[in-house]
Amino acid sequence: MAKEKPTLNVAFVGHVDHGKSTSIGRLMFDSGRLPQQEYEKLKALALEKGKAGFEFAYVMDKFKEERERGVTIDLSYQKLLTDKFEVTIIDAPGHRDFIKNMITGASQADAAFLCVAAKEGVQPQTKEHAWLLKTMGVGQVSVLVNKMDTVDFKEDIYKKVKEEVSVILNQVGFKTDDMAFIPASGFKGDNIVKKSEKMDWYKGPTVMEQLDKFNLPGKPTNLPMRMPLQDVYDITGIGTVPVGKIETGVMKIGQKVIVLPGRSGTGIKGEVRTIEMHHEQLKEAEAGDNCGINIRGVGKKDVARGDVVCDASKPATIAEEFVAQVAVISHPTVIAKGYTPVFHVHTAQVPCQFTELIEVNRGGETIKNPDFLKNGDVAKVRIKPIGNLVLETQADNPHMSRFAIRDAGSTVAAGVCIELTPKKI
Ligand SMILES: Nc1nc2c(ncn2[C@@H]2O[C@H](COP(=O)(O)OP(=O)(O)OP(=O)(O)O)[C@@H](O)[C@H]2O)c(=O)[nH]1
Ligand SMILES: [Mg+2]
Repeated sequence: MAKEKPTLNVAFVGHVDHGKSTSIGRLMFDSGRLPQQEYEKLKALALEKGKAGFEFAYVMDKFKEERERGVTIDLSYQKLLTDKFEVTIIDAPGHRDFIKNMITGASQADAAFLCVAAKEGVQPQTKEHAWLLKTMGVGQVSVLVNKMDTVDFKEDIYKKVKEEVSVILNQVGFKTDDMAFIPASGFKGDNIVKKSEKMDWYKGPTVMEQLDKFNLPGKPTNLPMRMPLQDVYDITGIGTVPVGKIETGVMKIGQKVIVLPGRSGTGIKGEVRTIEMHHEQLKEAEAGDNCGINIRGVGKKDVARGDVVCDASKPATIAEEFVAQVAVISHPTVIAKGYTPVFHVHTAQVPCQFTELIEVNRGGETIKNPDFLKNGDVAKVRIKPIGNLVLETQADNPHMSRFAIRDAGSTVAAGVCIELTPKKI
């Protein structure tokens, strides 16, 4: 049996109508995943619904409302085999009313294509989605300069759009020097799977080729060891066994650790005595491993779910306060200063207060010190934990910087810590 290829999750994001679904439909068709007969059926259906030209988008947009309105509402997925990967393509909606679905899509992605129509260039959701990709930790991005047929495949227009999008991506924190900007026409099929004959000035990869240029997300073993605890057991013959998934770094027997914040709030020091995974004793375990451990010096009453086992020589921080980028997904009204919902960070749940609304990006415009935040806003805010919260900045350790904000049983917002004032312990 052929060896299975590793899975890579790739999202298509960008402003409404810029051609995400169409480009994916074309990708499926030109790579042979969508049979001619199916395509003919979709074309007839699109015509019948008065939506001629949406036949490729219909590959992804399957709901009645999506097909009648010609917009993507919910996420949809397609599998595609490339030379290196089994790719799961995630089609995200561009319309701002469905931003919640886009955020979910981004949270599942290892890489993304930011789709920008050549004629329109950067639009509000181009900016917002760039922010969200960064916030949700999607490290690898490529830009699809789509609808090149509407600008006669002109290189100068491509260059202008490339420049414009680069500015946005740089602002958000992406490096664009080595980024692929692919001039394409999803509708006509240029540079999706087949190299375009109308843009011989372009020497870079097609969308299909770019898929194989993305990297599988590596295990973050080079970062300091962090193991957020899911639970703590008392096992006869062994003693206290905290369990959890190692998020970053490598844990070794004999390693000096500190469990933060611990019930004392100031950390409990110890030394790793045993590491067990799938009933097997190990000498070391690394990022991605789920294990149970025993720590000399740490008893059942000392630690609990939400605490983090850290390398004692490079401990994490407990936040006195922090600045975060948050995307407001779904709040019944608006968020104002003083709002104190529960933050879910790794395995911890800690109430935190919004103490300052620093700025908001609304419809592509930046507003300083807004009075409130509403759904669809991407904002920079200052937060004060009510209690001890182990948190790190995105720059120090992205895996320990992300959080979801929940209130009354639903996810209100998602975000990432970008600056932090540590608590003195
Ligand atoms: N001329 C031309 N039209 C295109 C191209 N790509 C998409 N379109 C058209 O643009 C319209 C919107 O395409 P979609 O694929 O639905 O756009 P989308 O980005 O998925 O839109 P949402 O999911 O609603 O955000 C349709 O009429 C497509 O036929 C292209 O490369 N050239
Ligand atoms: Mg779509």
